[in-house]
Amino acid sequence: MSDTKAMEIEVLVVGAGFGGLYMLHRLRQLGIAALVVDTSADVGGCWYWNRYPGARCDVESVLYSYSFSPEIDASWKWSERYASDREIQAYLSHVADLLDLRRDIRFKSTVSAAAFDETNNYWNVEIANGDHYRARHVILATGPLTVGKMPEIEGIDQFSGATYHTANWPREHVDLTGKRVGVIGTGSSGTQLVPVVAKQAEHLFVFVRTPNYTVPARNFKMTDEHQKFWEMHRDELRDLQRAGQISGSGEAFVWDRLKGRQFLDARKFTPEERQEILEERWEMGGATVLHNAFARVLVEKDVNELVGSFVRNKVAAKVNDPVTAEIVTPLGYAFGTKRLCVDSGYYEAFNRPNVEAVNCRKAPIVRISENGVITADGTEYRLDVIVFATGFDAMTGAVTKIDLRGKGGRTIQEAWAAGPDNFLGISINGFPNLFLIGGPGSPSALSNVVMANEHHVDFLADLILTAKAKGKTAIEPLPEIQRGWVEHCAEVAAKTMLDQTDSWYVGANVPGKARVVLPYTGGYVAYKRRCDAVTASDYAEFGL
Ligand code: NA7
Repeated sequence: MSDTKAMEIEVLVVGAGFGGLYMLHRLRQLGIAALVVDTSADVGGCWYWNRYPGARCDVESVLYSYSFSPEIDASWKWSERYASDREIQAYLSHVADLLDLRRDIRFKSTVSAAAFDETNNYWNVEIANGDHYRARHVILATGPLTVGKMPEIEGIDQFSGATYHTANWPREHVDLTGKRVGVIGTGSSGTQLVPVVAKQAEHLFVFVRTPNYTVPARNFKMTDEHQKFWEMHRDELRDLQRAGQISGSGEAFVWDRLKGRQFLDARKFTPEERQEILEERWEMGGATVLHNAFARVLVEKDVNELVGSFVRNKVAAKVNDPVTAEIVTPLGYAFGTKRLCVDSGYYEAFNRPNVEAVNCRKAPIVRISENGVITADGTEYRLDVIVFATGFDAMTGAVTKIDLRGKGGRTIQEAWAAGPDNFLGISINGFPNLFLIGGPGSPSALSNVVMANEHHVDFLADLILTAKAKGKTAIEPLPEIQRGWVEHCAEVAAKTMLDQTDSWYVGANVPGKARVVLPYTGGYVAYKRRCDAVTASDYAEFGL
């Protein structure tokens, strides 16, 4: 660390997205001095960067929003059922103004290193621009899906055309008109981008390796009637959300039709009735509406296959060309074990004459040349532009990319070599006063992330306040408590089918990453109950 004098702050929050902004607000309310740093030039977190054509949240806007402030609710109206990237960023910008947060945010400030000073129980934090901070606590509100992942393809740097990654799309307009565009990746980002780019490009090649299960969003513009519906049911729906009964992907606006009919026991219905149930949900649109139709969909093979085959039949009906339909039909892995996508016209895009699906299961991409993409059968796809929709180093990438050193100079890479051990997805033994918002081992993307963030923030604010009141300057989970939590996470995950499929849920998309089911699979309700017990014990688990 250089000699520049460090700025002292009680809490340094990293990240100006949903988690970081609320953390700053909450700490201020408690009279705790806090500062936020962020790489970007404005608030938004992942929504500052994910600006690719078609980018949209897969959770309904009204439920992908803060619930802690009636003032925010009263001053904001969503324009669509599913908000676009731009609208979510505008929302967070509005929140930052309303709560006067910007004066305590330092933009263009990337944390490069942080080391724990054991003598004084402080973190010395280094910012890439040369700034230094000395903070009692560091809170990583760095988001589960923020570090884009490029694929390991030979010759990737040799391509002479333009390349873009969906997770880091340029802020200036990208004109794809008249271009031959290749899209690699068909997860949420790829399936959202394809129908939009299909309308711009002269020719679009979609390189499909593992087709995803995807359901229609059935997005719509919010009318006054929708707004009235939301205002009337807001409290009830948010209570249900907190109680873990809905997560919001597509449920708010169809809740009246779903009431009491979620997680049905598939065995109690005839095949015709089951088909009817799934058809009705398919028409409503949204991931969880379908996901939550039948109980134990991620646990019982038969139930899973029931829903999986339903989606596959839909694909066959939507895509005109049978060869193309086969390429884009998900097969060989269980429904929902890769995150379900929510699309607007993805399958229909393949019926356009300028869109071509390339079967990378049959002939994988082997190389990128100066001219384009080369597959194992020797075909060279000549391109002007390559879009990498190849995902993220999810849930841990934003933490491990910092040179993070805890007690005894132990690095985070050493601590997490066998998997991201921690307690509640919030705190890591050996790294006192360092906290995560929505870290691995928390429900994260398997719950409503905004609601989960609010929960983590409230929990952390209370933990920090309690430690302060008790005069305790170092907080970390006891080793046996952490061990117990990690074992519990593994135990509940083993009951699901998630580990049987390669996905970012298990870190399989990043070579060398320990294979662990990253989000907590025991459900938001059980997770929250455990957190409440920790609070009730006055944080005995943290040795307070
Ligand atoms: P995902 O869901 O991780 O998808 C990445 C896609 O990229 C997936 O289809 C991969 O295929 C594909 N991929 C990666 N490398 C290659 C190569 N070399 N060749 C062909 N295809 C490749 O990322 P997203 O950004 O779409 O979504 C992530 C989350 O963000 C999403 O779940 C939402 O929660 C929001 P594979 O499956 O590995 O065969």
